Amino acid sequence: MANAIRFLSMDAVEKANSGHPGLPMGAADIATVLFTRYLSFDPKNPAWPNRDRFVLSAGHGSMLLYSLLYLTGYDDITIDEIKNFRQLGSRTAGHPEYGHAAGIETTTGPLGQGIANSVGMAIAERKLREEFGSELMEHYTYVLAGDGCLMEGVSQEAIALAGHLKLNKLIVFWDDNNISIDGPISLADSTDQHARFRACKWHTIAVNGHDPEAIAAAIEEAQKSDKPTMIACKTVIGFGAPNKAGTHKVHGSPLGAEEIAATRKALGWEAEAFTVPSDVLDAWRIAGLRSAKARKEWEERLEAAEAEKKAHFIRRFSGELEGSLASAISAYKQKLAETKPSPATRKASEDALEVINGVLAETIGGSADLTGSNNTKTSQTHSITPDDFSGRYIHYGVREHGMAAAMNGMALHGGLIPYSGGFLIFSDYCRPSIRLAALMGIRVIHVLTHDSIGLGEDGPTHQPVEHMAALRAIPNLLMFRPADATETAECWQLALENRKRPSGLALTRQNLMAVRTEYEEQNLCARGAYDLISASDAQVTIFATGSEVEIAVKACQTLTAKGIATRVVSVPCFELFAEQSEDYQQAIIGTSPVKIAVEAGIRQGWDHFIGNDGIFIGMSSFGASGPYKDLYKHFGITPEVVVASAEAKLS
Ligand SMILES: Cc1ncc(C[n+]2csc(CCOP(=O)(O)OP(=O)(O)O)c2C)c(N)n1
Repeated sequence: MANAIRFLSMDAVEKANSGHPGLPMGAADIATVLFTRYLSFDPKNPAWPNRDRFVLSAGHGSMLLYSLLYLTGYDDITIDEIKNFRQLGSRTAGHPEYGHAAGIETTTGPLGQGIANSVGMAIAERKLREEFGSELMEHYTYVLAGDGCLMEGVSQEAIALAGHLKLNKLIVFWDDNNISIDGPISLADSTDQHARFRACKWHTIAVNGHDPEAIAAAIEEAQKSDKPTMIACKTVIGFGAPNKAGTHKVHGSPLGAEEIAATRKALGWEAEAFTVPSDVLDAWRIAGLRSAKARKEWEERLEAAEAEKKAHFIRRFSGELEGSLASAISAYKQKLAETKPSPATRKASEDALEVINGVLAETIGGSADLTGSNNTKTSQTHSITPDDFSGRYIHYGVREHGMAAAMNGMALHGGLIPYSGGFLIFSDYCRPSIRLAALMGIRVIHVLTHDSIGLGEDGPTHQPVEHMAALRAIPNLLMFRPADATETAECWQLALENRKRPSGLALTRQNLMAVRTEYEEQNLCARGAYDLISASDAQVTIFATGSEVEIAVKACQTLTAKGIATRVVSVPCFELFAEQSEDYQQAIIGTSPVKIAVEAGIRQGWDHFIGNDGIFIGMSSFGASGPYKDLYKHFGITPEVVVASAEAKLS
């Protein structure tokens, strides 16, 4: 049965003339034991919430996963898909892509991401087991990781968090084949992986990765552990290829017709390319039916559950929001219109979250050790501890990348909406995971505070300058920069309502005046940009985001007092604005002879609003350390500068 994986992988890579046969050939025995004897899954009901998760962290070995999905009978992966490996429009992309086919639990390829996602999946399982009981939620998360995954830094953050939280249903197979692209691992690494995992409070086991009984015994031992387990499986990369096995030559190149023929001989495999002997295929298909009964019994338990609990569980896994969220946010906005508070938007975010977390039980917050600064903890979100998952708040530690990757895993698992806390500057540390969230189209929400020179004294190491532009460059990511408490509530609502994309909220450390002083039932931020202060025949239009909207409003007041008709456009979200009708966009951009954008970041991206000849008032260098009001003056981001620039252009 393992040879079926080997030959499908060899043949597909050969036909595509690209790909990675070495890992599927080497790890075939591990996967065969797992999928035919332990993994609880149902190819005919691939989204069954209580299935075990299998994550191929070493995504370059994608043919291992595609072979397994074909062999066990997933409808999405036919033999034609295997033949079309790596071709445009096929489900069998070069690396596994979430959403291309059922059974692909996450997108992997950037090494280390899969193992870090799996920590989030295991957190989600543990949390939902606490919430709904083990009759509805209790499963394992299995991962296959290679040397590359374990060398990537994000794996350390993930492993440390998993060990700390005692995620004992997380089981990682390390494909210990001693080879990566450049050659033997000894070229670059001398880590004692057992000692490393044990230091992080994992259980570790070492087995021969080609001995099915040893692998089975290790899985059973791991299942009983009260810690997460790493099973080091000693394997031969490209197992079976007489001349290339055990070398980096099989890592990422087709074997070639001659070596494939020699492998057929060596492994006694007579079937033609892309053909699995019927007895072998039958055995695989039977393995694919193994858990149908468990799935059916689970459905019966769900059916028998108390009506409210059942409905809640179903809603949570559907990703739909509680219907009462919109009215709760409306009521909150009404209150804001009456009281007109002027908090920092990080504090406004906390207040909005207090409303949201009161309505939605599925939000799970956290911070990378900046809870008090990010304002992400509300009265409903008690801390999760290794022994108590009744809370809704994760202390991720100083691990931004691991946090973002774990959040992806939680969102992929289903049943939860994760939101983080971190500084906008350190979005750089999460960027690979944020990018993958955008690529996968999943709902994770990043609270990114201290969003400009407005944070003041911490200085240029902490002051984002290019970050809004850099994050806006990621397709399918919504970046919000709200201007006051009302916009913050609206942006939170939009982040939650957008089920198929991640969001970031850039929030201030410093207090901001209320710029939205009248209650509007409509979510004005939903259009990405809107007229905050209108003027007919405006001579000047000022576009601004976040903390700089206040500056725009003050400049507008001065210009208007001087008889210069001026509009202010608040631009909380570039991406949503770009999705509006051409007419709306044209109307908002308008025809004022003077267009000015104010944002305490770089100009990149703003020419769409102001044109090449527009005036940009923002940053073109790194920031500096000092009280924030001094910094705004120093860098010339003030109402006075806006007014002077407008007048100079008009004269
Ligand atoms: C973050 C990241 N860096 C680099 C690569 C390119 N890459 C793909 S596979 C690989 C080597 C992986 O070695 P290993 O995990 O031992 O896999 P094996 O050689 O056993 O297939 C590298 C560097 C990648 N996919 N992701």
